[in-house]
Amino acid sequence: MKPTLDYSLYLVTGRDLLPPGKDYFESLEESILGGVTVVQIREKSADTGEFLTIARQSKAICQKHGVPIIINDRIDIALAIGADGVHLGQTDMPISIARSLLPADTIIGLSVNTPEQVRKAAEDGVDYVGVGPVWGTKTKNVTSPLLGPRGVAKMLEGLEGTDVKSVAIAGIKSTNTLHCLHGSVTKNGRALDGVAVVSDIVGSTNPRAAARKIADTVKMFKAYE
Ligand code: TZP
Ligand code: MG
Repeated sequence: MKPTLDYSLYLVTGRDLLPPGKDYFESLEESILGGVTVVQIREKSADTGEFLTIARQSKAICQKHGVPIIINDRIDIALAIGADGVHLGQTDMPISIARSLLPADTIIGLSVNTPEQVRKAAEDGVDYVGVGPVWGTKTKNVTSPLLGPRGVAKMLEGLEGTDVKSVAIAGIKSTNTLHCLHGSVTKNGRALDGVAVVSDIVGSTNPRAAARKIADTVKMFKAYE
């Protein structure tokens, strides 16, 4: 049986963004204690051995707190550590092949930047989509146009009538989370399931407090949704 994930506060890791002297694993655990509900391990420059070590240790921390762990890009690493899911991009392994390689209960997420990609993702049976870029970000070199909350709403229309979950990504901070969530609700009331955040949490000297602010905002939004 596929687990039901709480996508409210989806942390994507970014080791390069840690404040000087801040330990990666300590930051990860603090952010979970602050209210992160799902963790994606994203390692763009680690070699396989390093990625594996980080993923294993991160999984132990996530497991200790009952938070699911998703691996960016690497199906082999996800399999090796028994991750809860993988997150793929548009130029990664096709969803059907990823599905055939992974255990049936594995969550598969996909990054989407256009309404067409949303529809295709739903057809391909992904579990969730990462919709972006909402706003500008220094964390990743984004090339597709910024969507803003209204652009995110257009994308979410493509999920109406499906049970595909969604998180928005890029430039999301405690100060604009409510704007992102509120501004992206479709005319039919379809809303994001959560927000994905890197720098506002990972770059903080107090990731627990940073995560708490965003988690509280998402909770508040869901309470009134
Ligand atoms: N994918 C699209 S934008 C992005 C990723 C991984 C980075 C978002 O980072 P931040 O710091 O939350 O803007
Ligand atoms: Mg990718």
